[in-house]
Amino acid sequence: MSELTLPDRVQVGIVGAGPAGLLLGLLLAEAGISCVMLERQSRAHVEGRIRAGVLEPGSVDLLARAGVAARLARESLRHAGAEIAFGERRLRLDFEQLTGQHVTVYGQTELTRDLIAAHLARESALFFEAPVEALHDLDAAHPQIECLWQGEQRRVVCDFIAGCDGYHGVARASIPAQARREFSTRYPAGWLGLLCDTPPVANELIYARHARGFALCSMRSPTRSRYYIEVAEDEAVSDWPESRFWEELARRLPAEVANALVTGPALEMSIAPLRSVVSEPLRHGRLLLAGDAAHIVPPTGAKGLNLALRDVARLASALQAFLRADHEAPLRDYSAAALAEVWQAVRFSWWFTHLTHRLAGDEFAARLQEAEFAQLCASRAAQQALAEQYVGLR
Ligand code: RFL
Ligand code: PHB
Repeated sequence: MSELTLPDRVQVGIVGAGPAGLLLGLLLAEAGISCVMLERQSRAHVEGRIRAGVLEPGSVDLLARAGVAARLARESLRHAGAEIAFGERRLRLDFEQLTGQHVTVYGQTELTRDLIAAHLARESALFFEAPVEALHDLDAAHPQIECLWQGEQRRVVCDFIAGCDGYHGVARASIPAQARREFSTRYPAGWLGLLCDTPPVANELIYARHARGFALCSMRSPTRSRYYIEVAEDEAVSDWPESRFWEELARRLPAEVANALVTGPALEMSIAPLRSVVSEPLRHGRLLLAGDAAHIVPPTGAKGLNLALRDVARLASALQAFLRADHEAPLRDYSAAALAEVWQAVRFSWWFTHLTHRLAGDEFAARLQEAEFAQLCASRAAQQALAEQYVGLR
């Protein structure tokens, strides 16, 4: 591979090479738009992060259109339904019957690897260990990205900057306080996840509500499982030796499921906080935000990654319309159109979290959960509404 030279001038400078930045770079390159992707972390770090696992049909279609779905087509798992368990009571949601759609289980780690491989194959301007330190002149025709590359302070002049740098990035923080509003809520809980090479306990995902807290049985492949349990906000991974994790998981699952659990050494354990945050608008001058840089949802609805990909599809076509055809309307509408979808997912993730989590342990809330679950069990219309949102239909 030839040594990469950091460009001084591009049409679109992309901050961050998570799924959002990587896919945006690919779609823009495909449209003949010059870009650079600047990522703070190393390639190994980005490829090693264990995060989401469920893709909506629209996300899979988008990845196929971007030419990065060959391995996904071979290795992913097709899930026609999922289960919700309340103690020993179990409800299977048949997505195919309820919506005509299914979801796809394919780890974000694998997707990220595929996206990076596609960039390496086309020798894209993708720079790892190139932290962006500041953004300049966002209101001018040629905003600039200031970054560190091989120990040197560098600047890249752009027509547009895409902030795809996640929740802790610099892009959102570069928008002056008076030019943006942040809407957020916290949930007094976190998700402790454990990845291990044992067969999944069931063929489909099980979202389990229990008086001791939420649990989720998920997977990455027929031989790799991913389990989560709700833990208190202030708990750390070190509070949870593996044996304690397995014991607690088993207690929260229906007995038949718990008895079928195959435990094994953890490949990874981590805690993700639960929160909902939306920063509005998604555009400031020539800076455009996409993905976690602009919004965070709790993982319960499996929406975070799917929303990031949706933003990127919309942003790529808006930038293409402007830069290739001088057509400004899609770019002008980007923020409002993306936010309408974002708020649907924020609402669904918030609702699904409240249906299934213990949170503060409020008894009134627990009774409401029971009532809601009874309604779901009794009403096909209620199941359909849940299924439509889960598979990402609007
Ligand atoms: P990402 O994946 O956070 O990528 C942002 C990238 O920007 C880089 N970066 C910078 N680069 C250069 N200069 C700087 N100054 C930079 N600052 C940051 C970061 O290193 C990173 O590589 O955001 P993106 O691309 O928008 O993708 C969004 C998804 O990753 C995210 O929505 C989901 O993974 C959320 N999420 C989950 N979603 C689910 O649907 N199911 C899950 O189980 C699930 N688990 C998770 C998660 C997110 C987590 N975070 C953010 C810590 C678990 C965790 C722990
Ligand atoms: C996962 O497998 O990591 C996963 C699955 C479903 C969710 C969240 C996370 O809702």
